[in-house]
Amino acid sequence: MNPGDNSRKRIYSAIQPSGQLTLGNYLGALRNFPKLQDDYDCVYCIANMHSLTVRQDPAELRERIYSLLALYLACGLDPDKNTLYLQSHVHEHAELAWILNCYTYIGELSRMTQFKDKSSKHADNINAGLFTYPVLMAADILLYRSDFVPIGQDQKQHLEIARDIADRFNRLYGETFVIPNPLIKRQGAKIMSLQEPDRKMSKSDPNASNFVLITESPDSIMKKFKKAVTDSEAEVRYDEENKPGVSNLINIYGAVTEKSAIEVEKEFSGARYGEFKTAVGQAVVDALAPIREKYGELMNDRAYLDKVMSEGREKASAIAAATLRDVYGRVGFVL
Ligand code: ATP
Ligand code: LTN
Repeated sequence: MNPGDNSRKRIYSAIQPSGQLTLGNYLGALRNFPKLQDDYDCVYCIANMHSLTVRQDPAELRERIYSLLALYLACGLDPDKNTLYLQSHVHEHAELAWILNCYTYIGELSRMTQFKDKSSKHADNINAGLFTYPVLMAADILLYRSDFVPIGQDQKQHLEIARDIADRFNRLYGETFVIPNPLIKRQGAKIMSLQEPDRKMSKSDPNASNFVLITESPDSIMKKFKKAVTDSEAEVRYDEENKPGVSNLINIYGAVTEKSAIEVEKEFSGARYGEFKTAVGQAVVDALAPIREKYGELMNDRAYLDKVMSEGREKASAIAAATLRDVYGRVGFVL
């Protein structure tokens, strides 16, 4: 079956090239993408326009765009089966975002927790883009008439607003958009920081001990897990509230080895924390090693990455142009 075959349901997701990808991005999002490629029509975007809501160095941003594309491929996404493209290559995103802005209320945008978090983190740069971020994200999803959106837990609220905007538009103008559903895995959907396990692991965290990168060296990954924060008990037991550090490690080990928390507890019953942390580190190293190797090869082949990006642009543009035209017609623009 070809991508674009409309007998299959469509999957859509995006990741921002706002830093190097972490284990959180991998377990919460990326790892789930290749599993879908044989059964769905999948579209994956590099959300570079979203990343501009926080200041980016131009040379670094350009490099990270290639890096994210290489990671998509290194994780097993086949460019012949999926559409992999750069958001700014498809101008319809910005155009639909403008239209949807006119159907989104300031009140609902003010309730977004990501906006509140990022405003406090970047108090010197609370720009309008940061506020309307969810509208651009709604435009991304709705342009492709997406059925399912695989994301981590932190993006659930953004998906809900996308659904509300789509529904509001459909009621006014007739069935235009598909109402998207989130795909959130139970395990791995919220990986926490290794040193501050009450905060999510984030690629833009200034403290590198808090995260593990997908492309980090095995040595450095092991070091970070060995010094991960635990607690004063000596029991590998899942209890998010009282044992956030250990619970996070159980979550990570469970997600990587596809075991439930109960199975992990059993496996390490009676084990010391040191032993447990080494096992978690090793499991992560083993899972990431093949990706790191493939990634290195791909980053040395820019011509190939450019080719994949340009094919993605064509495929994505064809879908997006048709939706935008439909929307323009419905709101009363002369076509
Ligand atoms: P930033 O720190 O720049 O805000 P981020 O690390 O939160 O970035 P995004 O680009 O916003 O990453 O997210 C990409 C995908 O990874 C999303 O689906 C998001 O839900 C998921 N994700 C991000 N952080 C985590 C995490 N700690 N645990 C699980 N999933 C995550
Ligand atoms: N906001 C998302 C990235 C993103 C996205 C999307 C995710 C931009 N557009 C469309 C899913 C669907 C994030 O992960 N921070």
